This record gives sequence, structure tokens and C-alpha cells, in this order.
Amino acid sequence: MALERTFAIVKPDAVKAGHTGEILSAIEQGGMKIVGLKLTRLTPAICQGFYHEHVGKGFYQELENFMVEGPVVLMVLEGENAILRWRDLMGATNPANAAEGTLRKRFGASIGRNATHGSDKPESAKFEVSYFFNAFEQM
Ligand code: FUP
Repeated sequence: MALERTFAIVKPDAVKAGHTGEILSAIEQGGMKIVGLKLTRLTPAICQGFYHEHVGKGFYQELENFMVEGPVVLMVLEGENAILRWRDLMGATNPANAAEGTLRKRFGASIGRNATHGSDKPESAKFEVSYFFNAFEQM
């Protein structure tokens, strides 16, 4: 087992619907620690840098429009195997395919509006954490 850090977002749909508290609670109940936390709003340029792997794909513009439509909660999570554990807690990208009880099943409406984000592998986690949090913002 490895103590890992991963990057998480409560997306605009879930913040707007008032699910931030439940999602943070699920993280803590699941045994992970929130070691970085901020409420902010993404801009198109920030979104493009963050989702650089997806810029130019058919779904990208819709994704960007969604991600900038309201406030988001950005987090750094820490725990044993945190990357995989946070992905498991979120469920599949498409809420229709997500397991019962997962956050995307509970709070996501569609593949485009799926309530949460989590890094998919160690290299992405490293990039995504440092994209949004400097050293003084991580406990
Ligand atoms: P995930 O790692 O689960 O967030 O999924 P991806 O990196 O594959 O996709 C990033 C985001 O793009 C998803 F959260 C939702 C959006 N997306 C679509 O809207 N349509 C697609 O076909 C694929 C992804």
C-alpha cells in the first residue's frame, strides 16, 4: 500500500445543488484526509490547461461550458491508495454506468454533468494537484 495524494473537484452541478457537504463527508467517512481545499470559479483558459488532454475533442466545448458555469470545490486528498479509492467512491464517468451508492450515481445527471472529478493515475494526480495548489496550500 502506498500513501498517495490525489486531486478532486466537486463540479458546478453538485455545488449548485448543495451536495458539497455530503461529498466532503463521504471522503472523510471513507477514511481519506482533505489536505487542500478551496472554493473558486474556473475560467475557460484555466479549464483548457486542466483538461489539455481533451481540448479539441467533440465533447470538449460542452465540458468547458459546464465547468465554468458556477463555483467549484477543489481538493487535495490523502490516503492509502487515494487515487483508486477516490475513483471508486465517485463511480464510473457516466452516472448511468456507475455503481449504486457512488457519488456520480447519486448526484450526476449525465456523462457531461457528472458531479465530481478525480485524477486517474499518479502522473495526472501530480500535475492536477500542482496546477491548482501551491506548497503552502497543502497540509
Ligand atoms: P474521468 O477521468 O472519469 O473524469 O473521465 P475522462 O477524463 O474520460 O473525461 C473527463 C470529463 O469529460 C468527464 F468527466 C465528462 C466529460 N466527458 C464527456 O462529456 N463526454 C465523453 O464522451 C467523455 C468525457
